[in-house]
Amino acid sequence: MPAELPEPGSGATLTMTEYAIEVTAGELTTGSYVVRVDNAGAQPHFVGIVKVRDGLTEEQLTTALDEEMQSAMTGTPPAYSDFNPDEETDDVAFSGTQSTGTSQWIQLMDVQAGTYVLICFFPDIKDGAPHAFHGMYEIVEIAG
Ligand SMILES: [Cu+2]
Repeated sequence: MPAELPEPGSGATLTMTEYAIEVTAGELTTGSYVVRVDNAGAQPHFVGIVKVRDGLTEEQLTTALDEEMQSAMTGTPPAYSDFNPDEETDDVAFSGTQSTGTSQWIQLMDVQAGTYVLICFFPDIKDGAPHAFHGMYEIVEIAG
C-alpha cells in the first residue's frame, strides 16, 4: 500500500477501547454517511450499530445482557424480563473485527432518528466473555 493514501471523509469517528465505544469526532446523525472506526484498545474489537426501541435505557440494556450471560452459563434460552434484543433490534451496520491500532470506514445508509446501541461482542482475551458483558456498549440518541 502507498504510504500517502488520502483519508476517506467521514461524518463521525467511533473509538473503541477496553471496554468502551465512544463518538470521538463528529456525531451520529440521520441520513447516509461514512463512519470512521478506530481501535485504540489493546484487544481486537468490532462495533455493531443496532437500532433499538426508542428510549431504551442503559439499565434496561444491562438487564438484558445479564439475562444473556445467565443463559450462556446455564445453557438455557434467555428469559428476557423486559427488553428483548431478539425482537426489538434492527441491525444497521457492523464493522467486522479490527486489530489494535487500525482504522476502517463503514457506510451507513439512510439512518433514521431514534435510539441506537453501539456494541462489541468480541470474546475477551482474559475470560472469553463477550466484551459487551464487560460494559463495551454505548447508547446513542439520533435526533430527527
Ligand atoms: Cu471489544
